[in-house]
Amino acid sequence: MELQMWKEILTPYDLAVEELKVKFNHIVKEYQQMNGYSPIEQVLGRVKSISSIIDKAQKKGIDMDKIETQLEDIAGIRLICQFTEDIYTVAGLIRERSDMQVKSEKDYITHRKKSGYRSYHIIVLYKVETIRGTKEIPVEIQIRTLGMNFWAIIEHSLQYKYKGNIPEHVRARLTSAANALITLDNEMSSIHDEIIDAQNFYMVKANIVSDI
Ligand code: 0O2
Repeated sequence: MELQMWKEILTPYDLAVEELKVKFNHIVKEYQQMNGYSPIEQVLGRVKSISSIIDKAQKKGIDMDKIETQLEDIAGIRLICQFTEDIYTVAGLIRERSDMQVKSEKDYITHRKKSGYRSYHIIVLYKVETIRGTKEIPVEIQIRTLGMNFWAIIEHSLQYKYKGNIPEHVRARLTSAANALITLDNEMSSIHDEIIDAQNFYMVKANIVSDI
């Protein structure tokens, strides 16, 4: 496929990611104005690179003319939370919205992957308006704690380094790090209220919450 064709295919995905970043950042702002604490700590977004799309389509045996209907993570949003319970609050917020329709959900927190990966995935269908008309885009929203994100980023780069075959001794370390992060997330949850009080106090004192 020519580069120009790829650009035309990916433009609406780019629009979907940009619009959703604005919308989720606005949720953060609304929470901060209301009580200083937001269940979303950070909003990230990306459109999958052309080479990653081709690799994934080949790996999954998807024909190039079917990628738009069968690859659901070309547009991706990542929402980082402080606490595990925030993840479920955020999933609830997404289900309630009228501008995106939930297509499917995967709870890799309750059922973590064999690799040790934990995260909550929601595929939503989101409509964008382009010069060619309205287009419905599938968007994969990954919701994770800071700890889950830390682990996933490290594991992802090791997958890249070892071309998908991480040596057994490194795998064992990753599993033990994943277990340590579960303990950390649980410990943080057990002092959830204390931490939120402290953060609200800090934000008011430092005047971080603006009046706008
Ligand atoms: P990238 O570069 O992050 O976009 P599959 O990809 O075949 O496992 P599927 O059905 O596409 O399965 O979706 P799944 O497993 O629900 O979610 C895929 C995405 O979740 C991956 O996208 C990763 O971002 C993340 N993910 C899933 N499993 C793991 C894992 O074991 N380790 C890490 N670090 N991330 C994981 P991509 O396309 O693989 O990568």
